Amino acid sequence: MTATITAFEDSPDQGQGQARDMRVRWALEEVGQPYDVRFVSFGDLKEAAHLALQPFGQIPTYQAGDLALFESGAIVLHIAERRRGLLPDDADARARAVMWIFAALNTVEPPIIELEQSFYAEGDKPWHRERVPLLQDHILARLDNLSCYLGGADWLDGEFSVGDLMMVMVLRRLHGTGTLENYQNLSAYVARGEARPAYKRAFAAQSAVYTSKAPSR
Ligand code: GTB
Repeated sequence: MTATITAFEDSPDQGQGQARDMRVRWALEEVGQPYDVRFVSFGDLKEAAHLALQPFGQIPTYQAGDLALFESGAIVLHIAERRRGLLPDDADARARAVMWIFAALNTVEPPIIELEQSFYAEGDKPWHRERVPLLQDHILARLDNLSCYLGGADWLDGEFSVGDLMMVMVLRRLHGTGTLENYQNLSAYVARGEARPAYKRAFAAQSAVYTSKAPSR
């Protein structure tokens, strides 16, 4: 059966790959799983029908048959487990791929989100300007470590995996901040992810919503 995911009907970035349905779309494209998209407004997110699917009133969600999931990490992992293409066969390598999903979501993404949100939540506070460099340092500390670990490798653990998919998506959040440009290997790593045919199909589908206002598939 065809899976249905949710996405913003009007994303703030107008389909430039920042909303988290992009992670799910990319995973689905990597494994060749067809999907439909149900578009929701910000109002819809807080309605009882959506809260029953996603208790925090957010996108993305994933529904296939009787299964309903939320949290982009859980959805992407589920997709990777069901079809070949995103997880290695070797059990230890699979465990490491899953570890990199958690590293992306639990270790690298939080300081990036904290800085982003500080502008909305605290931007008018007199102390915000002093706090920004501190928050930027937290991001740089993570990127320094990640850059050292990646070194000259193409991917984090041999072949491209779901761990790379999630890490690339998290690092993409830094586009436009000038931060990633300080790390030649991380910039190249993100570009390598974005060059994958499955990424390009997912990105085109997300941005097509805004260029043609047509359903994504
Ligand atoms: N932990 C959850 C997951 O990974 O699934 C977080 C989901 C989440 O943050 N969803 C956001 C949402 O629904 C959309 S992706 N927010 C509405 C709300 O909380 O009320 C975050 C996002 C959206 C758009 C941009 N952009 O346009 O630049 C960037 C990030």
